[in-house]
Amino acid sequence: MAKPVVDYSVYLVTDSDLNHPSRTLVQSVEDSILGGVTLVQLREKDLGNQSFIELARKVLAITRKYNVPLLINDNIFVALAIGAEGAHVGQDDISCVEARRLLGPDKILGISTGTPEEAQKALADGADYIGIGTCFMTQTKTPKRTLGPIGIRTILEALPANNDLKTVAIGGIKDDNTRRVVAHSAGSNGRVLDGVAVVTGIVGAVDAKLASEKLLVEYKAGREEGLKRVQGELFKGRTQVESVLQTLPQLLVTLREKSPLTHHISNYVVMNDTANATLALGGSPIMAPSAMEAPDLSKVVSSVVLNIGTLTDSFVDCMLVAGKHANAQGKPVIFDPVGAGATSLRRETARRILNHMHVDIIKGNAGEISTIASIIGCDTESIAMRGVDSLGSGFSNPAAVIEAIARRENCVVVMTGKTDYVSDGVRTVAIENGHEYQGRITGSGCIVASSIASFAAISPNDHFAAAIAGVLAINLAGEHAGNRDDVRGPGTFRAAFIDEMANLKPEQLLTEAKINTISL
Ligand code: 3NM
Ligand code: MG
Repeated sequence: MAKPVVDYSVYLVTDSDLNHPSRTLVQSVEDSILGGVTLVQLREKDLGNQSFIELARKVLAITRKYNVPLLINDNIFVALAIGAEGAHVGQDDISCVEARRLLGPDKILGISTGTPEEAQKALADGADYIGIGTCFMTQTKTPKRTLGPIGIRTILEALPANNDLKTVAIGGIKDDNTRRVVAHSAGSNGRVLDGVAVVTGIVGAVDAKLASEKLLVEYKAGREEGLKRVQGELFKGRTQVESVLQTLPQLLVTLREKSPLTHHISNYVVMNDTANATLALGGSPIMAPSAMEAPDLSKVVSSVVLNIGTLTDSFVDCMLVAGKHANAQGKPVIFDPVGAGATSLRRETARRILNHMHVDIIKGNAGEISTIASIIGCDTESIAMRGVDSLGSGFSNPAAVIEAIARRENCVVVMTGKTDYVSDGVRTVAIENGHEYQGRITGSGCIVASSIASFAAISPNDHFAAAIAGVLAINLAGEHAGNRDDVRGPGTFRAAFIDEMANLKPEQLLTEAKINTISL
């Protein structure tokens, strides 16, 4: 019998302990196949061979009925005894080479991997597919660290682009995160996950059929988006920068008309200034750092700022909850990775934020952006090689760096400094407005994030325009304040800065802008 052609799209991995009490495990398997599960693995860690074989035969009767392949976890003996289509082994089980020798060439063989090296070894050792995990925290396993889509992407990129090895992600995969995991983990080498492997999300679901149906829809949508990303399709057909700049005055008019509410989970050094700046510009701030009210707030606010400047566990919890809810409600998320490179807590939190939600706009200074680049596996050294020198950002080519990050995360990236840069991965601008006093008060970067968030709130489909408007409005207010005769230093500047945000006239976003388009 030749090796069956396997569709890995939605891969059910069973666990009797997590099976919903309303039905048997065998019933869960049948329901899930009716919902669209394409492959089943029987995973029983506590059964002796005889009971394992008995259960496996029952499951096999179902999978055969629907022509879905069945793989046996860890136990090659059981796989061969019942004539299953193959087996899955872990890193601590029998070796892949030995498993292949026992199974023969025509059985499906998969192995769990968690690093690029393990993935490459699985390929060399003759696996048909790899399980890549652990993606997210799960009841089934308690890893020290999870990969998230960013970690999965690194593993996919360590594999050759075109060969027969298939890949599935595992760990904490549910219908509500599948699309993002699959789309976001798509590798620059063109690799997109061939499927998602799911335990609790199916066997623990009240309705295993419905859960499987949703998983299949979400997997397909994620795969389509992932392919579009790696083929560059997502980045086509964007409006020319010149036309975008013409829309900026109207954005400020709309902001003041609508006064959108922005949820700030921010740091307590800058909270008062960012709240006042938001008001002065015409928006409305709500400073609410509790995870308990974040779901309710997500329904009434129009954008969210996540600022990691003074981290505590409860700030982190709130950011993760607020971000996920904002994504679900289609409200833009603005991430300000304050001091992200300074400590492992900040770096790890930045990684968790980028793994657990879609961030619409990232804003940071050169150091913070450099940390983000390293977290997401963006090779700034090689980007810098293509570059020309620029003004004090520390990068030889800051525009190329933010463009690469924007493409990789499918978001808008803002890098602040003497010159500010904004990119959406296709279009990149340099903004020369601003005043040196902005660098001499605390929180002026955080104020830029708040301003961007207010603009993003009223421009939910054009975050590039919102980011430019957000930076420019604050820079113009900075110039107006810094040039005032009554401003004699940072203290008087701070008050005048807020005043000038309120005094800013929409047309000044056009008449006073010093913005250059950068072609890379
Ligand atoms: N292997 P759930 S995580 C069986 O990381 C298994 O290799 C993992 O369960 C790995 O879908 C895992 O309930 C359990 O989160 C996944
Ligand atoms: Mg600047």
